[in-house]
Amino acid sequence: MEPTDEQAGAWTKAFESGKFVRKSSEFRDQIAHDDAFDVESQRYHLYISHACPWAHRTLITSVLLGLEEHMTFDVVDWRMNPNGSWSFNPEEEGATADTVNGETSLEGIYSRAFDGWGESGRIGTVPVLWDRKHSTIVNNESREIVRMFDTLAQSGLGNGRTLCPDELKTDIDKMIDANYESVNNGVYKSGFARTQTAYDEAVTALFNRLDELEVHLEGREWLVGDGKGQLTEADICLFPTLARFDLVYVVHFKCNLRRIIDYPNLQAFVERMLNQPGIRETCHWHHIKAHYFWSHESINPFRIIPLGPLEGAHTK
Ligand SMILES: N[C@@H](CCC(=O)N[C@@H](CS)C(=O)NCC(=O)O)C(=O)O
Repeated sequence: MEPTDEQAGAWTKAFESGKFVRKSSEFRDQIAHDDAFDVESQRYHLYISHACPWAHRTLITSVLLGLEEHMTFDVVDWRMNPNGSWSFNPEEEGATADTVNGETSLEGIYSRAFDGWGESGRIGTVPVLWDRKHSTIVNNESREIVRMFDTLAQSGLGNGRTLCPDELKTDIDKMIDANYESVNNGVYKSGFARTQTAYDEAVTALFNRLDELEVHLEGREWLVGDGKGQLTEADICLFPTLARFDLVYVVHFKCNLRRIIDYPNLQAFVERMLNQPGIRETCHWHHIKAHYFWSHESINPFRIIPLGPLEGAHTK
């Protein structure tokens, strides 16, 4: 039976010929000097989910750039509501209350920033970058938040490190683009496909790209740069998807041609990322595993969370 739009959380997802189509993000402002959103310590707040790969990018970036002491963070519950919305549940280990606005759901945050949000039929996504001064959302697109954090780290707020050096910017953007539809979004396109053709196409494109990345990483440590390369935004954007792959996507989204552990270079890449100071602490494996299997009733109606795998997936 075709899942109803409600079961599929279709307020933020659209389907065309059985293909999952991700809607674009609504808030696209930037933090910048001399702008509505000036560079200021303790002004900005990040709402994230530890389950969400897009939000994970922003948390990793803030850690690597030393922005944690200049910003605050709240974490939603790993349980997604049936309509795809998120709640705060401070009772849950690793989750928090909404410490800035006192809301019980992320919808409350979006409603504060957008008149008529509730009537718009949309559901708010994580990550959300919130401005305490103007009580509004600055941006809710992970890739832009990651880039914006780099600018902040150059503006005296962070540790001065860059994850997007000027000379590598074009290559970084190319790499992020090349991985987005096939890999980052590709796992969702596989998992939420509503026709065999849509599924076949998504899985084929996903594994073609993983095969390419495996070859690309031969003799390299990082995706972009000369020699062994250097850690950049391109690595940060790929890692959250690979880190969830063997634990969740292989089974839940039927991405099972191969596992990451079957790709020596991709597996080594995941381990290299996990060994960067501060990164392992950003990986909340229980939130990740429980969220997917419990939340997507349309593809796992009894919410059974698999016991395995015994090997391969990173859970420590
Ligand atoms: N383009 C967004 C996508 C964010 C996104 O889809 N987040 C998911 C969690 S993994 C979400 O909040 N989904 C809510 C829903 O689909 O109902 C970004 O990269 O920031």
